[in-house]
Amino acid sequence: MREGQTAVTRRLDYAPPAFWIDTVDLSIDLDPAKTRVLSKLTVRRNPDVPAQPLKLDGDELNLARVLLDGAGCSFRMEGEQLVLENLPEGDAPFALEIFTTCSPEKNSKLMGLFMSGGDFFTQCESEGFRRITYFLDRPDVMATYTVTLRADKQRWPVLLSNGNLVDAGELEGGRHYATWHDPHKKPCYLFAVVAGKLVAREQRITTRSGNNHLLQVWVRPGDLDQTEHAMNSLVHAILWDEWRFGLKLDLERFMVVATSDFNFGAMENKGLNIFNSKYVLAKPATATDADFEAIEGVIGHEYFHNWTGDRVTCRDWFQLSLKEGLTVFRDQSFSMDMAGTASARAVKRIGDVITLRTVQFAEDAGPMAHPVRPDEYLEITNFYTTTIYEKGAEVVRMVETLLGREGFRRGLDLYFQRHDGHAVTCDDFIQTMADATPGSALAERLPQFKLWYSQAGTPVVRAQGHYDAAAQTYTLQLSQSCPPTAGQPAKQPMLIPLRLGLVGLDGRDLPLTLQGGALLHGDVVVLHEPAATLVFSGVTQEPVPSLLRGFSAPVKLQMEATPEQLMHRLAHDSDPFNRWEAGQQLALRVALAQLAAGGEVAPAPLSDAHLAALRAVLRDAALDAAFKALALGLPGESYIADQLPGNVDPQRIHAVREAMRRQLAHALRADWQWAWEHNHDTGAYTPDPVSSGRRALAGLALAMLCLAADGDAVWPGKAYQRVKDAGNMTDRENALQALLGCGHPLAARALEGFYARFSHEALVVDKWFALQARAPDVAGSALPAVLALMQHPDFTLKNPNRARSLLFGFCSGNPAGFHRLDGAGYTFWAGQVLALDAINPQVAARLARTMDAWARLAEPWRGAAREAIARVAAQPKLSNDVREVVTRALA
Ligand code: 0A1
Ligand code: ZN
Repeated sequence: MREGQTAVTRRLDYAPPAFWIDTVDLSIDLDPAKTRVLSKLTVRRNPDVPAQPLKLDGDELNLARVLLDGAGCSFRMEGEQLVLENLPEGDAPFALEIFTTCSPEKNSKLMGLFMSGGDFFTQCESEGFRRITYFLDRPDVMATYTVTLRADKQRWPVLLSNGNLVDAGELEGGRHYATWHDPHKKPCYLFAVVAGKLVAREQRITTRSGNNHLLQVWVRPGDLDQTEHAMNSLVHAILWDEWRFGLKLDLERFMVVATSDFNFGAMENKGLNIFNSKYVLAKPATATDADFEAIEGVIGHEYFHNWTGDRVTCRDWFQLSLKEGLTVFRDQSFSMDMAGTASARAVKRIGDVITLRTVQFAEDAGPMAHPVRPDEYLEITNFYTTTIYEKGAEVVRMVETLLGREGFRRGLDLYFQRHDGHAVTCDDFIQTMADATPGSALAERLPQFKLWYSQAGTPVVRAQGHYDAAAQTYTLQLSQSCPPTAGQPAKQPMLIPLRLGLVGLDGRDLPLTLQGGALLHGDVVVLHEPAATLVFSGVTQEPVPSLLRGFSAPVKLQMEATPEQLMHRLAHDSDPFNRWEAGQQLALRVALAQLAAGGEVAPAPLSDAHLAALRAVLRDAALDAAFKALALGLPGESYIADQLPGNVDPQRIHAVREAMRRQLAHALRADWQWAWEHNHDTGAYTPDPVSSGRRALAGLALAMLCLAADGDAVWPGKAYQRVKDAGNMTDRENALQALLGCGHPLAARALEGFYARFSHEALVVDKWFALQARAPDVAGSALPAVLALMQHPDFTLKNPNRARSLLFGFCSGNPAGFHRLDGAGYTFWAGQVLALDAINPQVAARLARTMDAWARLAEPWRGAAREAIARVAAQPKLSNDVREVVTRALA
């Protein structure tokens, strides 16, 4: 057991391994209660490191035997490590045979070898391989693997591992075997095994370079009809990576497998990607547009890891963003290219930025703030964060902005030339990008750019503009700062690419002429000083500045703007991202003013001009429905809370936002009706951006019309009918949400019917739990409803998707229900964190993080939250995962 160990791992303590392992030959006899693993290793000393004992990592293993070059040998245990001292001297390789057993059916942590629905799966990233056999479980030890699997043939007819199938056959006693060989050297975290009653959708493809590959998507027999979209996404990803980056599939066979028990989204094991079924299975009747989109993104993400992660991997886990930031950047670029039109691309970008700003910015301002390349951890799985992933992707995007598309491609080409087959660092990556582009804005200021990897916290850029009509100049004063974070009290100025434009009276961009300097790519200013003054000349009229277009850097922009200027940009900004952002700023200002005002919450805080501006967007024939749905959406409650200096009153924020929502529903009732009429029928379902955008807008319109019903049964009745007869899950779920959102009595019946229809579809039952977890807290009803749902026969803490749908749905998706005045929401949270910790510490630690922002709450919430966190922290038998989160929270 690793519980109770509290050793911090530090980046600067990295030392190369004392031994290399060149080949791994595994024989695995699969059995739920007792799986036997024989591991034959070829090991040699690392000549660059002084001689020392071989210390192999293990976790919850039973050790039976160790042989050195075929003979018994002495060994000892140091905690969970197997230590061998009397090893041959010199550099010559020696053979180790280690025989262990483990118990997959008892493995509720879902790390190492575990069972799901009676089938076997593995999860080895980051440190799961040590739960299968003793090993140097670190990513810089790369070996060639041969794996023989043995199992009962009837129960587990399909036996899969990485690479190529080289042998298979029958064994005595109804068992069978399969031997796989992976020709590519890999770290053990990319090892995988799957054994089960599975079937595959198969497709052969010939790529543009003429290579032929077999693609397989493996699922349970009844799920084959839900694999078409995943397969199409995989084909698109393969073709795209070759087209965009010249990166080819290097395997004859590429497999994707779905499991319904999985801690994360999916895993990029070499040639054998294992997925949470949520990111594979989709058919129109059960999956929403968001699900289809997420599947394309995650299939792409795991596939792209084949180069950025598997071929070039991380030297140590502090370098995690090397593979994750780059791969998220690649999957985001892929999804944008697949979306097609400029408007659909912008919609994708807006969605990504919403995630970044609501989740990552909050992380960067909270107790778990860490740099993109962290300096220390207690439990590495706590660092699979939005900072590593999404902020890491923004850092790569800034590199692309600085280098341009061609320069970026040149950089990546050199990266693979230099580092293919190696385990490297974030420094190696960024150095290569600079080396490939001498004279570029990155190469010129590389040390400063690297601060993005080492400094935590979200930089703030302040901007002030001044128009001089006589001189026809527009002066922009920029300054930057970055708030202190734990262990980093003072920050240095960063290199910030700011894409910008000046919007003229007629809504068109004015020409940009920067005095005494040039703009990168015509519209990017590279801010590197603490403060800078830019003067644009030849400006013939007072412009409305549009800064940080496309969200060109992960910063908070603070700039004074009048409502009229924001409305002008909402109506005209040529940059769709900033057009949307202008609307968000308008709404945010109203919310913040209401929060600052105190007293009763105003029932109608939006001005007529504001409403008219939103109406104009909604009615604009030139805009796509998807964009309209985003532009008419209000900023979320937690995002509003993040804008406050502290003393956050979650109930008041909810009340203010609700008032805005209700006003928007009533004031635009006729417009919502018009939007509904023009968008609610999208015909035969396809998940393309145009029809999914229309469904999103129709869904918003329906929710608004239900909200504005005021006792009239027409719209709730329509929503109820739609829950019953919608042709696809997106429309059905939106209708159910509309009914729940307006608190209509028909919602209960609709929920019942929904469950009766889909009770056999696990992923839909997850939605059913999540929808209820997020339902409005009418008179304190949310928590009792969640407690009742926990008694439902379909609820279990053991399945991560199910636990997430109800517990995360409530603790982070239902602020008004969760932040109760009596603190009962927090007591519930503490109980569930502890209950989950005994089953699955990774999922428990994620739930623990839903209280990250507790210190910014006002009383009485703050005190109650602290007490609940302290109660968790006081438990003696906590996992490292949860311990790290709660101790940081209380620090
Ligand atoms: N590398 C995977 C994420 C992942 C990480 C840890 C896991 O188990 C603890 C599973 C998956 C990815 O980025 O997709
Ligand atoms: Zn990844």
